[in-house]
Amino acid sequence: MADSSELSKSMLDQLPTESFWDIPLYQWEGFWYRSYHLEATMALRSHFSSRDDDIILASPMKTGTTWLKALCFSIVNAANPDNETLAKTDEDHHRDPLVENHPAIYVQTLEVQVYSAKPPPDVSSMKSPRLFHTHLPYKALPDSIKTTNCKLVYIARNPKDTLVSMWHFFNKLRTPEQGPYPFEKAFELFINGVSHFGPFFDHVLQYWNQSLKSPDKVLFLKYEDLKRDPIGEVKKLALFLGKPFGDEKEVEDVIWRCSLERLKSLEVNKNGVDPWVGMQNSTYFRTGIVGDWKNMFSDEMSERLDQITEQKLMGSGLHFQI
Ligand code: PAP
Repeated sequence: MADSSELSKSMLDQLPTESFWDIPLYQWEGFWYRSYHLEATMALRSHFSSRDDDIILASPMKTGTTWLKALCFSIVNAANPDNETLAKTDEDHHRDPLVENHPAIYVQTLEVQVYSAKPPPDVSSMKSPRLFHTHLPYKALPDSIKTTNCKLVYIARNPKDTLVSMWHFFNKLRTPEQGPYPFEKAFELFINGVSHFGPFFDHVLQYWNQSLKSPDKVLFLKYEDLKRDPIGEVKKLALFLGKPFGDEKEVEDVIWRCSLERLKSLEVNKNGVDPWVGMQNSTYFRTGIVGDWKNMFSDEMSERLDQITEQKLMGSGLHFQI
């Protein structure tokens, strides 16, 4: 398909399609998309021009996007001495921008929020460093993201918890009459690679390989590592972004500001809705438990996905804590 900001109906009709949660997904260059995400992807590829000092966050869905957005936004702003809007203590936490808005307002997803606008927005006037996020597979990124010195931070998560998180999220879009989508069906779709921006393993491996090839450009993080060692991982992240922390207290502040417990308890995330599709902010904050999959998977499912994971990641050097 040609790079074009216009995705015509006839172009869409030529793409393979699958039903995911009763939602039509279209396969373009090996990955699955909603039609409007694909349309925005075309606009992004035609119009976005990356700068050397851009920071682009990337993730499949439900692997820690919101956490990474909050962390990077806080790191970049905390390291700016001119910025007085960030809280230093619990008492003045109302001055932290995360209190006012969901992290997705500050770090917008290129093919979901930014380039879904028509006409495409002019982001060239945004102050550096610009922070964006994308769910796109590495292959589908605009060339300028690959060729400039901008930094890419990717977050992955073990496939079992990713699927369970996805299942809870998409069930929120269903009516009480529809009830939850059968988990067995969701499992079959996922292991066959069918999910928004999937196949999951291809997505993860493209960025993993890129991070091995260009470690100064692509930082590969894992949700489980961030949970296990937040101080070590957040310090590593800040260093990669060129914003190392001054002292231990600063790291702890950022970790606290971005913690699930705190974000979940903020008024804006309890009762706010996103301005794009009207989704409740609360749907982005659930349990964040590593191993929550055990509540949904049968032994047989678990074994099947273990085998697939082993096969897909074989020889890559990538492992997930499950
Ligand atoms: P997205 O890709 O659609 O933006 P994303 O933020 O990756 O979604 O996924 C939400 C998951 O991250 C939820 O996981 P769970 O369903 O297993 O609970 C959510 O709880 C978790 N999450 C959101 N914010 C945080 C955070 N600050 N710290 C840890 N986990 C978080």
